[in-house]
Amino acid sequence: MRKIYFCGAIRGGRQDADLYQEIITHIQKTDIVLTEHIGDLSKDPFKDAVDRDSAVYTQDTAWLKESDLVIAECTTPSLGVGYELGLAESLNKEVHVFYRINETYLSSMIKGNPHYHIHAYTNKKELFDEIDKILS
Ligand code: 6K6
Repeated sequence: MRKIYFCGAIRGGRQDADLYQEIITHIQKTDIVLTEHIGDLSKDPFKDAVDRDSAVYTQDTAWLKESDLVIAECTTPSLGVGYELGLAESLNKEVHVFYRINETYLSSMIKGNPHYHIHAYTNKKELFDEIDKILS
């Protein structure tokens, strides 16, 4: 089974957390999602625990290194996701970036980077059909 690193905003904003959970559950039908906590609304991401930040960074960068594929939902802008995308490029990982074209202007540093596969979508059917194509 492939190991998928899914990225979505945490401190950047949790308005799409339910959608992240749906994406994770969908991917888990066929593949392993290393970052299955991204859709977990029960955790408080704003706790100011330095130890926890350090553990998150160490774990997530290790998972990113061992992943086979990166999928990011970027409608909600996030510094952490931007960092992960840059790191994924430097590790030469295949990266797929999704965003809702009617709701955000994706950063030029992501949209303009030929390393990334950019997928604009307007509804969930388009989103999940495209994810299925990537995973098929
Ligand atoms: C988990 C769920 C809610 O809060 C947590 C604890 N915090 C984090 N746990 C795991 N990964 C994290 C956490 N905070 C940031 N990340 C990583 O950075 C994830 O892989 C996300 O893709 C990305 C989000 O960055 P911010 O800047 O929006 O927080």
